[in-house]
Amino acid sequence: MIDFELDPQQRQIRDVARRFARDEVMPHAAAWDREASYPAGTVAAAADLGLLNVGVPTEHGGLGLAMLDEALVAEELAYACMGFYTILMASDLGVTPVVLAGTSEQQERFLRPLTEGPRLAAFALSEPDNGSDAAALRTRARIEGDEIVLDGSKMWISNGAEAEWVVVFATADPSAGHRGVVAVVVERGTPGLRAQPIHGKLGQRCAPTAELILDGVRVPRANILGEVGDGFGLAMRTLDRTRIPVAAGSVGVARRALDEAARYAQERHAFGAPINRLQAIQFKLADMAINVETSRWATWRAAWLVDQGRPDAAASAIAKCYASDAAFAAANEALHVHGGYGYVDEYPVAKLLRDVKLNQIYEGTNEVMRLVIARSLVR
Ligand code: COS
Repeated sequence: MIDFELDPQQRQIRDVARRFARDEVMPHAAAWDREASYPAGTVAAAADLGLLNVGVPTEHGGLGLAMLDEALVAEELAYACMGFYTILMASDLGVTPVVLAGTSEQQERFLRPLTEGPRLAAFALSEPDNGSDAAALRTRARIEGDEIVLDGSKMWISNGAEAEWVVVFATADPSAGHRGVVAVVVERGTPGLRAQPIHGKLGQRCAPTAELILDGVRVPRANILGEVGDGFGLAMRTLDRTRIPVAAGSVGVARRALDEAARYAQERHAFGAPINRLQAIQFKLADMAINVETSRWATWRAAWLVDQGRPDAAASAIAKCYASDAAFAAANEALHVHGGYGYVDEYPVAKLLRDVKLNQIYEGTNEVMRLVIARSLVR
């Protein structure tokens, strides 16, 4: 049976997120963007409401939200500010490999503290010279007795400086390609770990991003997730899930773009009537509505597959690629509907465009998404 209705619990989750987004995020988003300031107080308020680290299982103190629930939260928060939602989303990106591959002792040790305050996790796969070809990472991992020693650097790490701990992917054997990769949890304050904040981002400016430098970082072997050699597959399985919140966030941005364009097209007059009387404008609104609707269904289907225990790399990639391209197009059209006013920060549409550009890039570029989809077709 196919059901297109949300159940009462899902509606409640969506409504909580919607209210929080409207009251606590939307009024401040423009200032956070202008000042590139990290909204610590609002992250704490989100944590109080249970909107942070939503993927932590109930047995370790979290809400253990289903992926569809997470998608509902994502759409609402991103409607208000994609950058703010990225802070929360990137923490769940760090949480996911621990949920997928951590022992129950590791889960209790790393996940429980995240539920006891406004604490963030992070995920470190990309490197300064290596992004899409994730198996070619260069950060080295050497096993020495009961410890693992890490050397290298990681790039574009969301929450990198703020996170309590970060899942670092490194190679124990570069000649083994993806079979040499290991995933290790590195806690903040570990000697040799340094975070270098990255400034000057085009959009999502309230979401902190850092380069992580690992210089002889020693962590116990007990911090390895799974076995040495499991890391690459774990990264892929993680991203198969976490690309869905990126897709859902994109739906939120597209919906906001449509609402802003529709509002302005009603207010603005030309040729003796509101511009929404012009077919040229109406067709733009119609295209945005198509984008919102189709992206949401692709996203919810990918989420539903995860919740059925059947995560599907191609379905997630279709959702992430399609929704982020559609949201970029919607934001672009919304800006155009605003004419010159769209090009300045008096209206929120320029920020939508700047913010959502990143959705086409992070958690795998949309070119990598097309690669993943194509491979599922020609396997
Ligand atoms: N789930 C589980 N395992 C997977 C997998 C998936 N979705 N995708 C690949 N694997 C496994 C394969 O089965 C293979 O294992 P075996 O050799 O044991 O069979 C191994 O991983 C290597 O797979 P493949 O040969 O397809 O890997 P490639 O090096 O060709 O890379 C891409 C595949 C390009 C898809 C991968 O590198 C990728 O996703 N890159 C983008 C990384 C990214 O998203 N970065 C953003 C960082 S987070 S902001």
